[in-house]
Amino acid sequence: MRTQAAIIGAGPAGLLLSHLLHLQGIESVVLETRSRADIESTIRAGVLEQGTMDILTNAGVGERMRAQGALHHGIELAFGCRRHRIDLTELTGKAITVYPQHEVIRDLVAARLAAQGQILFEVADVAIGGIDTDAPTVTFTYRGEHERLEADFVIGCDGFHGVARNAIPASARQEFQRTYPFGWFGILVESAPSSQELIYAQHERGFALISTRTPTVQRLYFQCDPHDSVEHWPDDRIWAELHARVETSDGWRINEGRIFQKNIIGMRSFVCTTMRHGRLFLAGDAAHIVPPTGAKGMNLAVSDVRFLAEALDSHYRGGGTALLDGYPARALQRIWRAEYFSWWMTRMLHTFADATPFERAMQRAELENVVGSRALAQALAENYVGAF
Ligand code: RFL
Ligand code: PHB
Repeated sequence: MRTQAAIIGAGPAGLLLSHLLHLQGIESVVLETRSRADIESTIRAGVLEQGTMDILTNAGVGERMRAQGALHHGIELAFGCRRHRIDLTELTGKAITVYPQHEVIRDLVAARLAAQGQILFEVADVAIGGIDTDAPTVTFTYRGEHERLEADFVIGCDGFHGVARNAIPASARQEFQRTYPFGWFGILVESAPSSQELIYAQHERGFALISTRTPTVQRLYFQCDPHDSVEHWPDDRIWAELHARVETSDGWRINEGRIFQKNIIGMRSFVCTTMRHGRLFLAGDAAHIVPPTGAKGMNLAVSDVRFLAEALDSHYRGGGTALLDGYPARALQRIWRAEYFSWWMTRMLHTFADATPFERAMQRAELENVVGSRALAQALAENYVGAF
């Protein structure tokens, strides 16, 4: 088998890149370890920046997102029993859309298959070779057969636990990371949204987030021990904890409903600045992770592949390698700003068990400053909507 771009991973990064390349007349093959049903049903992100919506719309895959996504013009910060609105649109002229990541995946898979795009699901034993040469290869097992794919470029869009990043020799790889001493307990609930807008709540018992998925499904999270187990959390205990953390003095309460999914996720900040080695390029979670407090992960995956698609287009149109060479620096400029914002939101909103009383007082003072100062609220809003 031979193609121009061998793309590893059918997440938002891999599928969108394949689609953007197709629109530019560049061939690709996408290799994915999971099944189509699995990738189309895994619950992850929800918040799309305006720039992400524009890219999806311009690529012709934004129709369902525009029809079914919910446009949000603000978010709320809750602390000290009060809710404070950050008016994103008034402060930045932009908005965000809540549209589930697995729906983005469904739209992209449908678009790729309608255009006879090649996505090979349920591959195994994926190995990358020859990235220091002009003829890199990917070998893998597909339907019981050992296969070899030759390509001009290999693009690692295989997430944090994929194989692509580790195909770069450790001695040539530079990585920065921080893990946090807490995780998020996430639940999906059958009930109407408790709030029209997302609520990020700081409380001494720990952070909580009120988000939505659809008009009948809520997505709620609360800070937890990353090593805890969902078995320790019967529904009553979850509701008691959420009510305690998001209590407000105006009588507003979270709508309860049937909890039909529970999971715990760890939190880390991670950047592999070596986003290119020879003919291998990394994009999305394969190269960087943000804690979800800033809602940036999928948006970064989308902006990475937009830069990469432009660079490959320029290369194939005879524009040389300047854009390909410049890809890591261009992508990293945005990545580091999103890393900073996600770290800052995480630090401002979570309870750190080892914080001194003085540090706790500073955390509260920072929140008061953000909601009390137009300049600080605007800085938060610009970062949240991705207005840079
Ligand atoms: P993905 O989505 O992890 O996709 C990688 C794909 O590669 C496959 N794969 C392989 N395929 C072939 N060979 C191998 N060896 C392979 N190894 C792995 C995997 O099966 C998978 O299908 O990476 P991608 O495309 O870079 O996309 C990144 C985003 O998925 C991620 O950043 C977001 O979900 C993060 N995120 C959020 N991002 C936002 O922009 N807004 C949000 O509101 C938001 N909320 C979240 C989030 C992530 C969360 N979790 C679960 C970590 C909320 C949560 C709870
Ligand atoms: C979500 O709806 O899953 C979500 C929303 C906002 C975040 C993180 C996750 O910051």
